[in-house]
Amino acid sequence: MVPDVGLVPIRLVKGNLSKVPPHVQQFIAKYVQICRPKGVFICDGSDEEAKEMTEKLVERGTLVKLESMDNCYLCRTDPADVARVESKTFTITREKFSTVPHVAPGVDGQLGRWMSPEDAEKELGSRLPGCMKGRVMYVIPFSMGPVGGPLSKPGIQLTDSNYVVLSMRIMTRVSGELFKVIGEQGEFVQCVHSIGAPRPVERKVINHWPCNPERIIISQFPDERKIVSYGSGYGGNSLLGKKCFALRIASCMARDEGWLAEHMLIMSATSPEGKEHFIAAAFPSACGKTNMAMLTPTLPGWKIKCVGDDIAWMRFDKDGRLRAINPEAGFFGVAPGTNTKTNPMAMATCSKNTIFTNVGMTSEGGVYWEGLEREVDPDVEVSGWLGDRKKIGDFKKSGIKAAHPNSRFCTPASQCPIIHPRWEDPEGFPIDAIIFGGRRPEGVPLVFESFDWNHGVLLGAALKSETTAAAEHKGKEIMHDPMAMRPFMGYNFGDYLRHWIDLNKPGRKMPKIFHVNWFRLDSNGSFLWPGYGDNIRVIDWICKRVDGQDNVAIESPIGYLPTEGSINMDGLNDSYRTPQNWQKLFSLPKDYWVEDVRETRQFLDSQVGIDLPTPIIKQMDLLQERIAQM
Ligand code: GTP
Ligand code: SPV
Ligand code: MN
Repeated sequence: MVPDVGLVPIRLVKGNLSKVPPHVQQFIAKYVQICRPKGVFICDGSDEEAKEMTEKLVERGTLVKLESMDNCYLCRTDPADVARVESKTFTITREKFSTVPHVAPGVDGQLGRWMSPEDAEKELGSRLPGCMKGRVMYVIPFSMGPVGGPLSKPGIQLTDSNYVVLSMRIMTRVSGELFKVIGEQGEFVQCVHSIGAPRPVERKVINHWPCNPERIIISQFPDERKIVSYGSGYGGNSLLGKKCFALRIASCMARDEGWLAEHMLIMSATSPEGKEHFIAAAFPSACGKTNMAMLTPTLPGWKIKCVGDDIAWMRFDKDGRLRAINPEAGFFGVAPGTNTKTNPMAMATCSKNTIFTNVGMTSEGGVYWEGLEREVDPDVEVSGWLGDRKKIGDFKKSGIKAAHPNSRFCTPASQCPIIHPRWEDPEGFPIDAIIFGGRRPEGVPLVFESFDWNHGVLLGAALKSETTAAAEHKGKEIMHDPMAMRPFMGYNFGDYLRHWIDLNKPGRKMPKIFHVNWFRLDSNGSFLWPGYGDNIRVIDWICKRVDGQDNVAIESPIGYLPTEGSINMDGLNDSYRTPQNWQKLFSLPKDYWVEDVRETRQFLDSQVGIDLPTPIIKQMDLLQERIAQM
C-alpha cells in the first residue's frame, strides 16, 4: 500500500501503482517529494470516480448542482482568477532564440516570453516546495487524440485541484489504459499543476476557489516535454492538455517531426450536391471558432459537421494530403453570446453533463449569461457570477454583467448533435481550405483568398484582431495575433513561419488559404454582416474556389475577392443585398491599406527581425507594391 520511492513515500489515497510504468512512478515520486501532498490519487477516468468527486465538491460548495439541468454544475471562481494570464506564461529553453525571435534593439518582444533554465529553477523553486501540503495530488493519465492513435500523444497531469480533474476528463481522454500505452511507447508529456494554496491557506479563500493569483506562473519546457503551472485553476492555465500541451509543447513536437499544431477549428461542409469539404480555421481567442465549427446553415441544402472547435493537429499523409485531428475531447467554449439563435448546436451540447464556470444562475437552477435575454423568463431572478441577485433587466440597467465575459462551458464534444460521425478517426480528415480571421472593425473585407501558399502564410503572419476577454487584456485595441498563435507559440516565430513555408513540397496537395472578417462595422457601429449561420454563404464561396471555379473571383491588391453577386445572399434582409452594402463589405480603402501594410511590415520587421524568412519579406514587398498602385 505504501511503496517507498525515494525519500518520501507515495501515500496512495486511491488507485493502483502496480499498473503505473516505473518511469511514471518516478515522475510522481519526484513531485510528491517536492510538493508534499497529503496523499496521491490515481485517476482512472471512470464515471464513478467523477461522480464521487463531484459530490464532494458540491458538499464543499465549489460546485452548485444546476437543478433544472441534467448532470450540470456551476462553478464560481475567485474573481481574481478568470482568464489566461499571458504575462506570466513562459517558455524555458537554454538558448533564448530557440524560443523568441531576435527583436530589434529596444523593442519589447510580443511573440513569446523566454525564461532561462536558471531563472525558472529560481521561480519554481520559490513556489513548488510544499505547495500541495494538506491537499491530495491527483494523477491524471490522458491522451490528446484518440488513445493510441498514430497522431495522438499521451500525457500525465499531476494536480491538486479536483475541478481540474473533472474538467480534464471532459476535455481530454482520461483512462487507466494510458499507463499501458505509455509503458509501451515510453514518452509522455509531464504536466504539473498546483493552485498554489497549501493548507493552512495564507490567502483568504473566495468562493471555495483557492488560488494564488499574485504568484501565477505557467512554464513550458519544450526540450523536456514538460509543463509546470502554478497559482491558477482556470482554463488554459490549469487544463494543461489544452494550450500548454496541445499548442505550446505540441508545436515544438510538430516542428521536430514535420507536422502542425494550430489554434484552429476543424469542420466539414457538405454542399447541396453532396460534396464534402474539410476546413480548418484559425481565429484568435473569443473570435468565433466554436461558433463556426458548429454553425447552423441558413442556406438550404448545406450540412455542417463539427470535428473540433479549438485545436488542430495536422500532418501530410503519404498521398500528400494534409490530415487533421482534433486532439481534444470536449469544448471549453465562451458562454456569453451563445444562444439558440447564434449557436443552437452549442446550446444542445451543453444541456447535460456540463460544468459551467462564472456564468449566472436562475432561481430555478438554470444558467444565464448575456445573450440569453430572450430565452429566459424575464421575471426570474438571476444570481450573477459575483453573487448579486437581480432580475435580468436589472443587470442590464445597472451595467453589471450576470456572467463574466470569459465565462465558459466545459462539455463533451460527443454530445454535439452535429459532431462528425467519424470525428475520432485517428487518421484525421483531409483539409481543403485553411481560413484565418479576426475582429477587424474597419477596412478588411468579408472574405478574400491568397494568391498562393506563401502569400497565404503572410495572411496568417499578418493576422490582427481586437482584444477580447480570453486573456488579461484591458480595453479594445487592434492587436497582432499572427496565426492566432501569439499566446500559444512554442518556439521562435521566424522558425515557425519557415516551417509553414517549407511544408509546400512537390507532390503535396496544399490547402487553399483564405482570410475572413465577420466583424466589419458600419459607420454607425453596427455589424455589416449578420454572421453566425449566415457565414455558410462565405463557406459556400470558399468551397467553390476549392473546386476550381474561376468565374467567382477577381484579383485585387490584397488577394482574390468574390466577384459582385458571387456570394449567395438569398433570404437575407434586403438591406444586406444592396450594391451599397456589397461595397461596404468589400471595399479596400487605399489610405487604410497603405497604413495597414506599413504597420504590419514594421511589426514583423521589429518583432521577428533577422529570423523573418525571405519568402515572407518578398510577399510583403509584393503586397506593398500592389497597394501602392491601387
Ligand atoms: P476561444 O474558445 O477563446 O478560442 O474562442 P472562439 O474562437 O471559439 O470564439 P467563440 O466562437 O466562442 O465566439 C466568441 C464570441 O464571438 C461570442 O460572443 C460569439 O457570440 C461571437 N461571435 C462568434 N461568431 C460571430 C459572428 O459570426 N458574428 C458576430 N458578430 N459575432 C460572433
Ligand atoms: C482561448 O483562450 O483560446 C481558449 C480558452 O480556448 S483557454 O482554454 O482558457 O485557453
Ligand atoms: Mn481557443
